[in-house]
Amino acid sequence: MKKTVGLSGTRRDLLKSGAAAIGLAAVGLPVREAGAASILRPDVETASGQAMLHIYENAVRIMKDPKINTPPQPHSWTFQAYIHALPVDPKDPNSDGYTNGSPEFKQKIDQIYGVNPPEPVASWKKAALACWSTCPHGSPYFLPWHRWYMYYFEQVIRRVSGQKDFLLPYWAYGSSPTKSLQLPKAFQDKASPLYETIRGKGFTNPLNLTSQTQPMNENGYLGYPLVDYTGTLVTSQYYPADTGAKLYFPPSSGWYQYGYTGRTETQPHDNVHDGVGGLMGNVPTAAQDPIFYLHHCQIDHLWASWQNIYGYDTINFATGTGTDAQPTQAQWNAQVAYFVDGAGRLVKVGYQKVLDYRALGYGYDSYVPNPEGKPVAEAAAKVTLAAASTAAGQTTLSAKPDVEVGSGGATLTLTPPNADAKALTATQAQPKTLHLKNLRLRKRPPAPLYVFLNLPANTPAEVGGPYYLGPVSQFKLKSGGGASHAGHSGHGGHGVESASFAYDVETILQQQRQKGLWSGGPVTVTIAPAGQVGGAGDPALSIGSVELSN
Ligand SMILES: [Cu+2]
Repeated sequence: MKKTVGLSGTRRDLLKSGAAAIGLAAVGLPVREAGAASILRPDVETASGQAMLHIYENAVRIMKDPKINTPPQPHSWTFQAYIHALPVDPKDPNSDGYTNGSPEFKQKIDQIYGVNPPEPVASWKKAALACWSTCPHGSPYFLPWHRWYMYYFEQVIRRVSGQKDFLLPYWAYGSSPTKSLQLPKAFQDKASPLYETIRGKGFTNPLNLTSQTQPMNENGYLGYPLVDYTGTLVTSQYYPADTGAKLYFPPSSGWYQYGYTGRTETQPHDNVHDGVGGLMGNVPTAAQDPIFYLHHCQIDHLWASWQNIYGYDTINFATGTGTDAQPTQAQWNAQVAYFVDGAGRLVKVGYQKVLDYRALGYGYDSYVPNPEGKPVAEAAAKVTLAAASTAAGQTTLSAKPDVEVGSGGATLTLTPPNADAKALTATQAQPKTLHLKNLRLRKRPPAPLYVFLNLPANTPAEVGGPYYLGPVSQFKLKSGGGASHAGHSGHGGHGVESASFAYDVETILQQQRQKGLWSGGPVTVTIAPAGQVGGAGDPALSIGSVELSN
């Protein structure tokens, strides 16, 4: 396991300490002149980050020119965004997306490019058929796919801008409770091509998260407890094998709360999508917002940081039979993905070569260290998706079926069997987990919804406060309800029909008891936006069952 970063600022250094050290030939890598500019992707708030942002801004303006978007040429904004997902209605944050390869998908592409177009349109169409709507979410391939996506997107920006030294800047949210929580200025400037009208509401005050009514386009903030990434960096396991470790993110479902990839996809990744909101808050429409690429550059930056701590090739693949949560190395090696390069050519890639970002010819201006200085306990045994999400061995203490939640919030009371006891003792059944089972999204609410326990009436719901349990992550959920059936991974550009969330309630109930905020007995569950819990609002969530288990 390599402990050192071994990467300084130039291509020449990289060849000495990076690519050469891992035995790769320089041939085929994006070689720069010796002594050329930095190859380190910068924090957007630094001077070099601002310089890169300026190049990006000009490139996006060119890429959005209707002349190259009708029909979309490979280096157009539309084409690049549709690689992530082809939306049914590009401007509707509740839009569904087309599944790559489906009859509807092919029909839509026929509409866009024509049935038998002449060259060069035929080549664009062929590329679109291969690479549009291919983003994997809730998937073991989430990180490598998005790393390639940013890699080729960066090449497209280089080609469009004519700036061969362009490096994608990253949005460094999550690094501190006060820093980088607002959209970088240029993204809020109506005159800039980086501006997107369809964005959501942020928090008004980053240090008192009781009001999420400030538009992100008018200096609204992401909530730090929602984007804090420290819990991802303390696990040495890429895949969810560390079920014995404590839960870092109560608001996770199934395997997402374990292993590096699941944790980082949940928080900060999904929460940033929900936090920016609007087009960004929905898988099929997200990549049309120019902030998407700085967001995913930060996700890649964090993965690179994790790799610097634990090694570039240390993935705990399944031995024997792989699962949806933990594939075998052979399954990983068999994956292929399609993108277009800077010259607009269709490229086919695998995931073997994407693990070591240094071999791809880039790095970052700084890396995040392990916040605890040591990894959490090594894996016990591999878990399956089913075992993790059904929480084997738990007994349901109290349940409420068919709960409807409006955008204004809802409160319900769960009464465990020992509710009449003044205070539950250690020998009695202690609620350990709150489940929101078979949760479906009717319509995306104006602001995200969060779960609170025992929130008193007339007390504002505060994210990160003593009653706060976690967010209802909605990014990967498809809106519009639909028939109830088991959730599945959001492959190929659209969200899942339903999901089940499990939250660790043991710790918060203990803390509430110590502070005298709860003394045992019934537990109230409030699912609401931050702030004063008000009227019902429009239908937002439909939950098959809300349950407390021990
Ligand atoms: Cu994303």
